[in-house]
Amino acid sequence: MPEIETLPDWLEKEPIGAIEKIELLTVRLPFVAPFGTSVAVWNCKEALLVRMEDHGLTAWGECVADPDPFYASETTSTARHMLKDFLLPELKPGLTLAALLRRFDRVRGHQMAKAALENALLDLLAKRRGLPLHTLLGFQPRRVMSGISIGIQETIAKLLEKVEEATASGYHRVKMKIQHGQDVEWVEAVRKRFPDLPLMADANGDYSLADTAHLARLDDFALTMIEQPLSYHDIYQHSLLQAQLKTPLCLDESIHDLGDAEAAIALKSCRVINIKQGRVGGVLAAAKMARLCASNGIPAWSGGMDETGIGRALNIQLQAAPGFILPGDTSETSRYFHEDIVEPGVFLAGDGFIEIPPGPGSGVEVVPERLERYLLHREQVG
Ligand code: OSB
Ligand code: MG
Repeated sequence: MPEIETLPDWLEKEPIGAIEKIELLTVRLPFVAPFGTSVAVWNCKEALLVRMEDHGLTAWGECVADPDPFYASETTSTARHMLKDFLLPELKPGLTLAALLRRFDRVRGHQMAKAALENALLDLLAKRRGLPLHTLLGFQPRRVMSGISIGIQETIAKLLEKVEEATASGYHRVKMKIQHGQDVEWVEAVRKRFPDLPLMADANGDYSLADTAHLARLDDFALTMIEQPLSYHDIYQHSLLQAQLKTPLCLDESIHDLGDAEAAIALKSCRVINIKQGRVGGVLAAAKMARLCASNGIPAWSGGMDETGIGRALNIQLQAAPGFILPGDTSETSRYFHEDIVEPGVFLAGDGFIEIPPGPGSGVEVVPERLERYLLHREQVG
């Protein structure tokens, strides 16, 4: 495997230092519309947040886990447990961020909990220097290409309406969720109406190898990729399926770390990888994975977990890293929430790009009265 370029050296040199106060908060924000997938329908985003206060600065991290284990095994409760009992106790002022993350390796799995703490620390370190996070990490600023993920709809007509709205807003590609019984005909209908649209389908693991012939029918519709058709923990069977399909496969749920990405690339299980920083243990791991993908000719993109503005801002900063070549699942705030807890929100320019916010850290600020409105729980943990 080619060598992966290293991240900035301050990671190995500068101690994190003392942090005056650390809190865990839970918020619940209603969605503008239910988000349906083959594994669950979500009506709101419930998220665990990490808040740090230090010398007048406030930094935030968001855990991408849901309250339920339907997308991934981690939940907001397991993440709270891991943070309180195993991860936060490792945070010592003398440690560098790189050393802290190595200590996290002793805790098996729980990538989403690890990422939430790393996110908050990166936001704090960047704010201490007054730099946007992408600058702190040495990524060149750029405008981020946006895509949209459309949940399972009740009817094909409703789906076509949603796709129409997305193309009118300027999204660079449309992802539609599919599941048994709502797949080939639904994709066909969208493709007929939008012959040139960059279109992909995400199954969230709804199929098995017994469905190979059925999935091969999707080859007729020039999809840019099919995301996670098989089980959430499979890499091998995807290699067998990919060998039978013309359409590139993309892995999401199955990829938790660099080793998984290496295995998927070596086995030819996919030709594209969806990198969610929360799922792979944080922004630094995600940036490394994007480089690994680039050096193997695998286009990568940044996925989303319907995050609040805190997590979405992180995903935007991340997409300045080399290797994020395809449009991600980062959509406008108004697609998810009537009101988000941060400012500025995410907007598409007319040409479907998102500007990286210029402020320090993640580039967004939490609005206190909005936080109060959606707050379920708050506790000090450090
Ligand atoms: O599979 O990519 C997925 C949202 C929640 C859980 C899983 C997925 C998604 C999305 C939406 O597709 C991505 C987004 O708009 O943030
Ligand atoms: Mg997915």
